[in-house]
Amino acid sequence: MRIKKIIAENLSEGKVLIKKELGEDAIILSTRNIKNSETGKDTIEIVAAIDEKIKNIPKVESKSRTEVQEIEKGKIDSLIESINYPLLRYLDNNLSEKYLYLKKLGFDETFIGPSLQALSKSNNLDISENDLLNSIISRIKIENLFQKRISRKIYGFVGPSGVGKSSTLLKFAVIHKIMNSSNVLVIGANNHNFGANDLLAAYCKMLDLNFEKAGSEEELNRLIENKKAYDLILIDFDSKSKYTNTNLENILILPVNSTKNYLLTKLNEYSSSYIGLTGLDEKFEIQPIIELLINKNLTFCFYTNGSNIPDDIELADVSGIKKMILSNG
Ligand SMILES: Nc1nc2c(ncn2[C@@H]2O[C@H](COP(=O)(O)OP(=O)(O)OP(=O)(O)O)[C@@H](O)[C@H]2O)c(=O)[nH]1
Ligand SMILES: [Mg+2]
Repeated sequence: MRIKKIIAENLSEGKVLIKKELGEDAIILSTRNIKNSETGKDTIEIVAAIDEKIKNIPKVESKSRTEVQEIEKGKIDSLIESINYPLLRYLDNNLSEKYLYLKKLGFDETFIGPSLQALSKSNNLDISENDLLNSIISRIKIENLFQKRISRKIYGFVGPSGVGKSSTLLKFAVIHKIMNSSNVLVIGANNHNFGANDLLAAYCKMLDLNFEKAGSEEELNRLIENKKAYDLILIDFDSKSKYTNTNLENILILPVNSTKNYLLTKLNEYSSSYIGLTGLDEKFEIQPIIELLINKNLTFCFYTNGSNIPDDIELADVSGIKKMILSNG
């Protein structure tokens, strides 16, 4: 700290002298009125000080309100961008375009990241957006379960409650009966919901389908064992059923309008060979299930888009899936 004492005619002249000697940041410690011993005039004695450390701190440029607002807006914009497009800053121009395209279509970073990595590794960076989407769809396993099989087939319809298991089973049964002249048996094994088997029996009667009821796992075993004359047996389970049989292949019915977490939980809960989706006549996003079908190597078979039996069921196919993905873009 430097301290300076000066004598001036008045306070304002003294302040000017202090600033000249010590600089703008000087602070006045004391002032005292004294008489000049030679001239007898009234003068003022000022003691001031400056902290050298403060003096050496570089001055901060003051910014106008608009400048500050612009800086803040820039920061917020880049923060929003890094939240919405977290991978963008790590990608070169070519990959950024593809990233933004897949993002626009509704895919998640956890899916886009590895897809772009694979693209980069395969040195296929010139691929068009359309081909990129086709290559993603080609990774989905699709199987046509409407085709007639040579051997007897037994399918169980499993899944959460109220997702459309029974109605999908009925659509599936009628399609096989009409298209393939299959000899179909429907087995009601929903022993959790009161009256569910009776309701299914009534539907089967209306649709001219053969029906049997299995009130227990033993009864179901017996029916599977004995009903060899049927070339297609379809079993309607309840959401709690965990029945297994080596002759049985399960079709897991899931509502398309679901979050990724819900779909993941249900995939872990039910063992199944195939996936069927319901509710495609309502608002939905197909991307979460597409990502899971690919990542979990599941087999997608059909989807339903309404309650009409048997009309509102479609086979899963590449062009249908593409249309669904693009309708979100
Ligand atoms: N809009 C629409 N409704 C559907 C579709 N699939 C099924 N439903 C309706 O969803 C409701 C439930 O269907 P169910 O077949 O009884 O469902 P579930 O899974 O067997 O139900 P629980 O046996 O009670 O577990 C019914 O009213 C069906 O008509 C679909 O694709 N779109
Ligand atoms: Mg049911």
